[in-house]
Amino acid sequence: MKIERDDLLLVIDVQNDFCPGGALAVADGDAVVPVVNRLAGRFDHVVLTQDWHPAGHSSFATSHPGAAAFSTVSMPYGPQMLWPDHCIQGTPGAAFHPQLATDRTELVIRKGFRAAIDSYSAFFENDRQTPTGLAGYLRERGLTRIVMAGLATDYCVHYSALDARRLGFETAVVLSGCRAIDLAGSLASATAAMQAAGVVLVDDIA
Ligand code: VGL
Ligand code: ZN
Repeated sequence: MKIERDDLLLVIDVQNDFCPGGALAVADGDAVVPVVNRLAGRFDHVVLTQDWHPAGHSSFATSHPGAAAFSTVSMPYGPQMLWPDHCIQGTPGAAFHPQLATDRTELVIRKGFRAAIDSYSAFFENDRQTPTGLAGYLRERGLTRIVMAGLATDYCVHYSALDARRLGFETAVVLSGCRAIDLAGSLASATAAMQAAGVVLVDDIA
């Protein structure tokens, strides 16, 4: 694909807690940083998302006595995977990776800041209906095509890509700029769901 002037690079959750040594480390997560930096230099529009939870967030296993991390509980909005405490507002783990080039970023969308609901997608919280405001921003700016990279392929990238398609945006995911958590086949099912939704999966952009 060729990058056009009105294309957006949407960089998902390239934060310390998702990188090696972090609280919810994704294997090789920091390997996305040089790829994202190279891409960011080629887009006229770059938006970042930042997972941004209050302490005691309802997606943390520690908020559910007796429940283990990586188990699933039922929440009013549907099933919710429980995670180790991560990306707590203002902590070093919630900060962007120190090598991530952020100077050309025009907007940072923080998500997951409401204690009672998690938010994987850059567009909607996990009820799939409470908007973050990103779609309105993109529409008002006339940006209709989105290229995504970041962490993690099978959670926040996956849900962001599905919602982008549902909202009518042309959507591509650059796989060399993503890494997965991959729990119980989640990468394979996320890949299939993205393809079925019309998300274009590319290895890199030449
Ligand atoms: C993410 C799990 C919990 C992600 C965020 O960025 O993919 N995954 N919070
Ligand atoms: Zn989170």
